[in-house]
Amino acid sequence: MESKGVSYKSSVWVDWCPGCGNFGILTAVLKAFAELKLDPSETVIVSGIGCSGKLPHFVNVNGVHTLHGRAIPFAMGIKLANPELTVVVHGGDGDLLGIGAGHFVALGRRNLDIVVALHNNGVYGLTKGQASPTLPLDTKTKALPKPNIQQAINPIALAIASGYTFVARGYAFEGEHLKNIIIEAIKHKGAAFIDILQPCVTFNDIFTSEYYGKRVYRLEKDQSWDPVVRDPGERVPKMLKAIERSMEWSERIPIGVFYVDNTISTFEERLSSRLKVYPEINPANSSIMTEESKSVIDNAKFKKIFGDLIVSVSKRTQGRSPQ
Ligand SMILES: Cc1ncc(C[n+]2csc(CCOP(=O)(O)OP(=O)(O)O)c2C)c(N)n1
Ligand code: SF4
Ligand SMILES: [Mg+2]
Repeated sequence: MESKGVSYKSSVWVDWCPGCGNFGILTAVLKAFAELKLDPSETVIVSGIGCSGKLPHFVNVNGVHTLHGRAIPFAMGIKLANPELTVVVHGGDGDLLGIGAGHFVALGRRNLDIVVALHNNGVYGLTKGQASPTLPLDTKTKALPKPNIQQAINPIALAIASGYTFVARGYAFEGEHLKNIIIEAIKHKGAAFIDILQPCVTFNDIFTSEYYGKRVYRLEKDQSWDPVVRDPGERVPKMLKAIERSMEWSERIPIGVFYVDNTISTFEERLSSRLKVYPEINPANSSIMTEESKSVIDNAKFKKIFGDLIVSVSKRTQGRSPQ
């Protein structure tokens, strides 16, 4: 997991429960970044709050551990401010499809060039196992006093309906396959979504590695499976096929690429056609100096407003993860 002397693994202690599927996801991310030889200073991982949200701490690239449900708007701001960056969001099913569901849909509509990786464990892991939006109706995992009273969201169908132009599913313990999907998602130009089946060994006693191990199969093994839209006329039939396949969730569960559409413009292209200067003059490469070479930021004023706050926040959060 090194590339040209770059070690992508940080030295931060990984404190997930032993056996958690998040370890498989982390390994696949590290391998994908190494294979792509990503420049750590040009790469950003953005997360929300949850066990999944800890991932940026473990990877030696820029990382932002944001608020529950708000990873996507942070990521969109980062990408728009500096379109040169590779931006990857990691979030839980509660994070991205519960509180953050509106942002999830908005990113699809915009088709901004960001990857969203969903750690799909069917529970709110960090807060001790409540039902998440991907837990099916009437399912009773161990921390629930009664079976789930709500229906589950189908993340693949939602992503396709929202406008994501790369939609895939991986499994945390099929590492090589997941690594390849992450690489394809990063290379794709536009909003990319990966639904990652992630066993939570502590709170989900139904969707375990034994459960998935018997059921997952690879879409690409079917030689007739072709998820790529090459002409706008193929869009609707391929969308329908992908959504139909995403409904398969019983004795067989498909993993692999469900849908890729290379015929739709990205948000960056749409913005650039309205604002011709955007590729050259965006916030990241605009000067923060006045014409007299003075900083546009009044440092004394900045410290007066934010100084105390910055110190007290960093003291308060020392040594613990935000909840
Ligand atoms: C606005 C807000 N609401 C609720 C919480 C409490 N909270 C922290 S993590 C979490 C859910 C975590 O579940 P999920 O997003 O599925 O991530 P996982 O831990 O399973 O990876 C909740 C409800 C919070 N931090 N902020
Ligand atoms: S609670 Fe579940 S998701 Fe969280 S670290 Fe433990 S096994 Fe993983
Ligand atoms: Mg979860």
